Amino acid sequence: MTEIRTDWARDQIAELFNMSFTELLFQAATVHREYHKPDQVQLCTLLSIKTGGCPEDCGYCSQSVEADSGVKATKLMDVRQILQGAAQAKDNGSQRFCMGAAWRNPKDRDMPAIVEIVKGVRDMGLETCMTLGMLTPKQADMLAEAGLDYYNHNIDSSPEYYEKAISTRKMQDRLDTLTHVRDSGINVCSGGIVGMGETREDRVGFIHTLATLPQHPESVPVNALVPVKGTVLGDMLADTPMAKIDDIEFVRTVAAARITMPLSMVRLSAGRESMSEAAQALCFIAGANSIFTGDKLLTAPNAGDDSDAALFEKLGLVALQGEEPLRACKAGELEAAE
Ligand code: SAM
Ligand code: DTB
Ligand code: SF4
Repeated sequence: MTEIRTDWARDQIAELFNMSFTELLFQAATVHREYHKPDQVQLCTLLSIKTGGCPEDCGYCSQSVEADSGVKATKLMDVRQILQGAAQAKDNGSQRFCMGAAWRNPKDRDMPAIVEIVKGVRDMGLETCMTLGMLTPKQADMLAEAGLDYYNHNIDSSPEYYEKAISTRKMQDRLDTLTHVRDSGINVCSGGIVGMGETREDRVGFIHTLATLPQHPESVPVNALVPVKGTVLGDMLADTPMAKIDDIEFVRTVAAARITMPLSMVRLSAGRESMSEAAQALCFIAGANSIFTGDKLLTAPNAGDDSDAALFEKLGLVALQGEEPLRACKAGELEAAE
């Protein structure tokens, strides 16, 4: 079994990116098979439970108050409406229900409603994931106590590029929240965005930051920037079409995530809607084994269940049922060479 390491040097990750594409894919596919069934893909569904009006200035996001994207700000959704969305996701075969709020951080007065939502979705037999911005240790503990399975908090890019995309917080703030989540016992979901105009060196730094966390995130979403008109990065990309991420470079990033974090679920996340079937197939070969299903991400469109069903049929992929390898491993059901 490939060793699980958190001592990756940046140069070693750069070497992965620099390999011939065929060799990189072979290595990634080999690691993938050691810990995962390569025909099984996890299905997750997103719901924006509080949209827009966010005080942060993330240059990619339609929900920032700084963006002129036309996204309307809403209040936190009613728990019954959220449970309806969860029921629909479950009917459509989703394993995990991921709820996102456009907050810099939840206020303590929001927590009772959030706890009620976590409990309600969990009682329906779905895995729960929330992404609510920065958390205090106490808030993380409250979510853990409510039974939250995963918390999503992306590091988004390299430490160097982070400052160019966001000015209202620091990468260290993100890392601190990840520590609070980990310490509370909630599983960590953390990844980022490729195609924001960053360099390959930034993509190396992005993977390096994740792969050298004290413990790898259980889930690693790799998003391709959805260029939204009225956002800083969406508009920049519209003006410089060459800046759009090359599919092969995107696949290389997925492969580097798979090789450096063998046990993690690597999610082919936002941006799938504008990817060809062939590019998505390459991502699955490179070790992606999770997707967001349904017609909508948080505010942007997603590929949709019909086109996903057709793609799965064509590629012979099936929905993952049951426990992820990392969690099975923790439970002592799978031996890993840690
Ligand atoms: N406000 C919380 C936060 O920032 O953690 C939660 C919601 S935020 C929308 C969740 C993640 O969505 C971001 O960290 C970013 O990685 C991703 N995201 C946002 N806008 C995106 C876009 N236009 N394209 C791709 N990914 C995007
Ligand atoms: C993640 O890494 N990607 C999801 C989820 N975590 C919260 C969000 C993608 C958002 C795409 C843009 C939008 O829908 O506004
Ligand atoms: Fe706010 Fe999250 Fe969007 Fe940043 S990514 S503007 S924190 S909702």
